[in-house]
Amino acid sequence: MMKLHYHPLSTYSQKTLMAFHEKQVAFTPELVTLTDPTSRAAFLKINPIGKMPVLVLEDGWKIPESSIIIEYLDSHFSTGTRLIAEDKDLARRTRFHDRMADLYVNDSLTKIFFDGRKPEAERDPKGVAAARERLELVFGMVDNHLAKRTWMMDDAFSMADCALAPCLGYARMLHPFDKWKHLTAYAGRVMERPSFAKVHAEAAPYLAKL
Ligand SMILES: N[C@@H](CCC(=O)N[C@@H](CS)C(=O)NCC(=O)O)C(=O)O
Repeated sequence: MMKLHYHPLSTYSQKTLMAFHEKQVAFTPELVTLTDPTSRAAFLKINPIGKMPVLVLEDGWKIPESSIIIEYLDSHFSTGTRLIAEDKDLARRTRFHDRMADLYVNDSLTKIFFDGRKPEAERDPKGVAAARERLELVFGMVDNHLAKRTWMMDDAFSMADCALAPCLGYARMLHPFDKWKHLTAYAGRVMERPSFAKVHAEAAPYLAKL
C-alpha cells in the first residue's frame, strides 16, 4: 500500500490527509518527527528538502508537495469527492485558490508560529508584522470571495478547501479572523466536514502537548 510520510500537526500534511479522507483512499501512515534525529535522518533520505508530506507509491516512486499529491490522488482514484474539476477553467481556478492558501495564508501563519517559539533575541518582528499584514489582506479577499459561496469553488468542495481548512485551525490561535463574518461561517462549515473533523481529532493529542 502507498505510504504517506507526515505529521498530524503539519498543515500541509493535514491538507493531504483531508484529500485522502475525501477520496476514501487507504494509505499506510508513516509518522515523521523532525525534532527526533533518527526520524529526521530517515525522512531526509526520502525528501532531501526536508518538507512533509511525501507520498511513496508501492513501486517506490516518491511524490512530495501537498498539491501534487492531491493531483495524483484525484487523477488515479475516482472514488469520493472530485477535488480538481475536469473542466480546465474550473481546474485553473481551483489551483489558483490552492496557491493563495499555501503561499499567502499557510506560509504567513507558519512564520508567526515558528517566530513565537524562538528565543526573544532571535525573533523577527518585522517579518511577523509583514506576515500579519498579508493575512489581513488575504483574509479580506477570501471573506469577500466566500460571501456567496459555500466552499472556495462554489458548491463543490475542492483541493482549495483542503488547502485553506487546516490553516484556519491555526489562525484561530495565531491571527483570529472573527471580524470576517463569511470566513468565520466557512470555518464553522469546515469544522463539520467529516474529513476535517478526522484530521482535527488526529492532531488534538499532539496539539495538547505543544
Ligand atoms: N510546499 C510544500 C510545503 C510543505 C511544508 O512546508 N511542510 C512543513 C510542515 S507543515 C515542513 O515540512 N517543514 C519542515 C521544515 O521546513 O523544516 C507542500 O505543499 O507540501
